[in-house]
Amino acid sequence: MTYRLYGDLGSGAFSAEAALAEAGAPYEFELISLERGEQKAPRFLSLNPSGKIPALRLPEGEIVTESLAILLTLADHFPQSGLLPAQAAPARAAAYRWLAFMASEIYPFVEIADYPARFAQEGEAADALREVAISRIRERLLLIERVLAGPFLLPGGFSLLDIYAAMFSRWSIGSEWREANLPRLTGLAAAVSKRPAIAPVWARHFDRSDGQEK
Ligand SMILES: N[C@@H](CCC(=O)N[C@@H](CS)C(=O)NCC(=O)O)C(=O)O
Repeated sequence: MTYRLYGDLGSGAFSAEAALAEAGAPYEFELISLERGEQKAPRFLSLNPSGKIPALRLPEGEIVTESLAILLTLADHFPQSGLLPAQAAPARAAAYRWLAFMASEIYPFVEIADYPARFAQEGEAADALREVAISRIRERLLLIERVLAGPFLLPGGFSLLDIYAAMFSRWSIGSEWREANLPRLTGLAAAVSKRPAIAPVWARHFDRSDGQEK
């Protein structure tokens, strides 16, 4: 009864893999290389017609796509793992709020920052659009920075939110800007990266020998 995660290193697959690891779930990781464009190859499109990673095959065979849907599914499958506060608790609503915020208000701008020529003419227009997308991502991460009062986003402690926020803090915005402007989120990411179950996952995805950030 094994989960199969399709993704690339340093990508949105980090969030799914960190949740699997934190839950102690048995899983296999299948590399879908963004550099080689494998997310648009027919084999992967048959799993996710939108041509994006991550995708998760459940032990029962169902394919789940969309990082937020994957995270919520794993929290459902492993209710004792502490990935989310108890069902119907006020903290659960807060968790949904910020998970939805990141999925809908931040993640779409990552596509614009990564592939601006999908949205504007290649060259100056695409470059300018990319800069705007990066500004919007920064502005929205600052909102999270401002509500972050403790080591983790929820007062009750670690949850899926921290995995998701740590991931977004690593993308697009530049490490210098992050360190200067997001000290609390930088601390949260460090705490996530040191969790015993997540540490090896974090190292594979983000401690890259070429020092490159997405
Ligand atoms: N809404 C999707 C977005 C996924 C997404 O944009 N993934 C990126 C990698 S982080 C991707 O596959 N990019 C390749 C592409 O857009 O061609 C989700 O939450 O899973």
